[in-house]
Amino acid sequence: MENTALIAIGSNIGNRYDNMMNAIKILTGTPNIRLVKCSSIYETDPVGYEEQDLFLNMVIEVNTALNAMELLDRCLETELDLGRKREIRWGPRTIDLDILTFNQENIETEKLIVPHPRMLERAFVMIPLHEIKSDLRISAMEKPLDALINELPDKEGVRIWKRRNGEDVFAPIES
Ligand code: PH2
Ligand code: MG
Ligand code: MG
Repeated sequence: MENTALIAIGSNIGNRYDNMMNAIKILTGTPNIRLVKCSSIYETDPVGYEEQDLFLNMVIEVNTALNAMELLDRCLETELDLGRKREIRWGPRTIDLDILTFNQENIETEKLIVPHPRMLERAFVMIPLHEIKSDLRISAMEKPLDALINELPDKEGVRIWKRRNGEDVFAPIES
């Protein structure tokens, strides 16, 4: 399990909480991906395409023996398992699993760009990310995470929804 990845999770269709918890179970329920940390869950105003329902968003950290492309495939399979259909870009989705970082690697292929090219502009990613990795530095960052978050215009659109319970990784959130 030599690799560490940060993954952003979002949902705004159906039972958003169940979708997220099922995604974590499916993704980390195999021997080669281990859940390390979960952020709290936030309810967030839609960004990009605004005529859609509120999202739930969170960020998780995993350790994995998979390489980045294998992890991406597992994320996409998990999305399909949960009934994800790809329609409008930035539109409604039952589940979205985006790899934010993979070790310190910079990857640029047709299928995957890591670090995620829009993560620094998105309060719905940065706020939960800060909760579990406040000291994260990636090369595109000119300032620490908290300074960048302060400058984000849409941070009021990100509200705590369920606070994290750090004790139990398979029931990451208080009921
Ligand atoms: N995901 C998008 C587009 N817009 N807005 C919020 N609040 N949360 C998301 O996860 C989200 C979004 C594309 O993946
Ligand atoms: Mg996304
Ligand atoms: Mg995605």
